[in-house]
Amino acid sequence: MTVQPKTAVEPAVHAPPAEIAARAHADAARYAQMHARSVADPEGFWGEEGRRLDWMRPYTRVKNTSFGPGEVSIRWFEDGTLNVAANCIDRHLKDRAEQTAIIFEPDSPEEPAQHVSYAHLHAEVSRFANVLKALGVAKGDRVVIYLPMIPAAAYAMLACARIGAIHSVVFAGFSPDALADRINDCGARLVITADHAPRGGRTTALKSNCDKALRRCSDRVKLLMVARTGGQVDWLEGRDHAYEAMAAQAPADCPPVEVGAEDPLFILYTSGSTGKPKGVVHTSGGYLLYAAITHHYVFDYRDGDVYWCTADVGWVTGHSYIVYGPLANGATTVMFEGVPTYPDAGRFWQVCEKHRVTQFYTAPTAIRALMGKGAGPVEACDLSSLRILGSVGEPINPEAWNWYDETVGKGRCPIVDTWWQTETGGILIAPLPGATATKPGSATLPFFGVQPVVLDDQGHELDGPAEGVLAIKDSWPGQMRTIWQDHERFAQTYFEMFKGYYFSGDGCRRDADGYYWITGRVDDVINVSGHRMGTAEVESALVAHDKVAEAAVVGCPHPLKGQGIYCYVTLMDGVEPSDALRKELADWVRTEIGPIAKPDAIQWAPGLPKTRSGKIMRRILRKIAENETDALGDTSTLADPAVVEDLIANRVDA
Ligand code: 6R9
Repeated sequence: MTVQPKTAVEPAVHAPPAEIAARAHADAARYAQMHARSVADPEGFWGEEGRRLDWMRPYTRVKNTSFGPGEVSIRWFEDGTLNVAANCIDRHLKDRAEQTAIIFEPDSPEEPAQHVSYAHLHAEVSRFANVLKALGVAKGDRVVIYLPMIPAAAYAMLACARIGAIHSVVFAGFSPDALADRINDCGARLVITADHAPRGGRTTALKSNCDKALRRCSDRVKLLMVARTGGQVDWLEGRDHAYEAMAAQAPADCPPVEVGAEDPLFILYTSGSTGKPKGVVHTSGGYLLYAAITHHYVFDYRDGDVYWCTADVGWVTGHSYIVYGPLANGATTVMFEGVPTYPDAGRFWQVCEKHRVTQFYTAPTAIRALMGKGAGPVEACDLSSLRILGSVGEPINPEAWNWYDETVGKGRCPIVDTWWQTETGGILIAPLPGATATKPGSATLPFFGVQPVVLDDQGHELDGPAEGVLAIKDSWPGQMRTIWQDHERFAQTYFEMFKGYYFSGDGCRRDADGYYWITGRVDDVINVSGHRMGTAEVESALVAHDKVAEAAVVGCPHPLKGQGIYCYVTLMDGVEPSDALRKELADWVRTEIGPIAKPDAIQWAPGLPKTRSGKIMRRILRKIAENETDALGDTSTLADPAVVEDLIANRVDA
């Protein structure tokens, strides 16, 4: 979806409000000076900033990175050692033992919120770590976490970090098959789940999903279940373990294990343009530092603030900006189990009012959905505590930006539109609230240490105002280090196409002020409500159905989701198309991958547009899905032009 105006008309510029600029961690001059230094002298800059963390053995070497030629290798603070959980918890106990670390807001507003202090967090995480040890989990082992948005999800992540185990959180909305693939790919020895997950007034049977997934995994994989609802579950003696029973026996003290800065902290699976999801590997030192420093500056976090990021811990945003960044900074972070519209469209604003939230960070898809409900639910709440509003996950269209600014922020709260990716570990391009004038729809300027470039198709850097693909010139500490057990694919995916750069997969425009405007993916990844989906994943789910011969999937514009999933399906000979079959296929994909992958449109395609060499011409399929059929471009290489006419005539609306 292109949300930027293609005309020369520039949108309004919003200067940082004076009262914010006066108190913020950085004003315009300081941002410029720090950014210049971070780029000119990364060793010096990051060498100093690295002291934000507590190191067990201080590093002497700061940066050792190469994007090629030769081996792609990224190492930061490589001879330092630390423990991530100790940085997020123990070191705060001296000054903030009684301060709230996590505010848990349950799905139902009827259920009371919980305030977890740093002292309590320390006890819970230590106990959890001891339970993991009792189950045989040791340093370097992989643990899959498949939990709802409850404090136990944070405890489990930090417990892994405490003992040096590597966690891989799988979004609780993923199907048993998707879960099994991830357990198998990372070779997990344990999966942590809950009985049921309440969300939006309904519940998902997480334990039962795990039971199904584990049928496809080695019998050595154990299961640890946390009770959330107390609902009925099946139990496999020997394999399944109840958390509460084990925790009751576990000591509330567990010394943090010393790990190397470059030891993996977690693996998080994300969609690429080809093949199965990639296990993105983040390590301990650089990642934590980068999450902490970006949280500090981009959200202008200060003592006494109540910070709320509405993401799920199953996504990278939840890792960096619910758990690791905020807790490394000794912050108070809100964990919300529910959805924006349950029990009604005022829920986000009610929670902001109830907990006196100061920073609120959400996704454009949620803003658009709530905008559709009008100003009423917002005005019904006292939002005077809000200071900063954030956006992440996809380009934010100026209409949604302006509504967020005026209706939610009352024009007082800077909007930080943060561009980044699972791969980048933390925010790369975003305004700083007291420093950067904003323009609706632009992620604005790079964070410290980040050097974005706009490249043409040949990989030449473009100067000044330009449009092309977005790449990054040099490493930053939060960058992913590899794809789990596939360093070759890592090098190929991100460093092969444009030599010497990290290739983001996004297109972008840079304006005359040097501001970046992300225009969306340039590869076969679509962004549905801020969730990344590889078209290849949906295609392989479709062709796994016995009535489907062939399928091609593209993104299409969608008013709420940003992009929707548009599928062209060729049926097996003799199978009759029908609306019932459409529904069957949509439900099939939903069960194969998860609800977020459910197709928005299915078009029956007697044939797909192919080149004479048999390649599907996706460009044409995209245009038809976008209803831009008079701009199909060059069709001279089509093997059979009649196929395209048929597809245009039978296009469906998403
Ligand atoms: C953090 C996260 C990454 C992709 C990314 C881009 C899109 C994220 C954006 C944005 C425009 C923003 N994206 N933030 N596009 N403006 N502020 O979302 O990670 O799930 O890996 O998705 O999301 O296309 O490449 P991830």
